[in-house]
Amino acid sequence: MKLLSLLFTLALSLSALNASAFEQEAQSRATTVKLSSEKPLVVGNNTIVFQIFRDGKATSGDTVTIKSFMPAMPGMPYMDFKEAAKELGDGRYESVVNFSMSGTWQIHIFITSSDGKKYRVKTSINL
Ligand SMILES: [Cu+2]
Repeated sequence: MKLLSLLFTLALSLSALNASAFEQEAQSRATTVKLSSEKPLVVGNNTIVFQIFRDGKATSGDTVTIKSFMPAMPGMPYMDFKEAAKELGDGRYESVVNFSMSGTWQIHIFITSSDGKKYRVKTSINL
């Protein structure tokens, strides 16, 4: 019986490991964006899902572009990366985000709704 409960605990913790390795939430007025990645974020390319809610409802038909950038620092020029996201459904939009070095990256999420309204949500990621 002890072994069975041990196996059960193990199965539970394994399913917890299946959850996103990275999760973060950003908000601007009535727009909320839930960022997530199955894998831990790394220097290089990352596949990040941006789930977008407007007034609490998952959006559809948005055009989404993700800009990541790092201001210039002594001995290091300004760096940025911009990529369109592809819609997956249920308000989820997936994009590759490239971080060319470790440090703090500013993230701007540019959203245009199907009726042409523009929204921008900002956050930052520490790598
Ligand atoms: Cu830098």
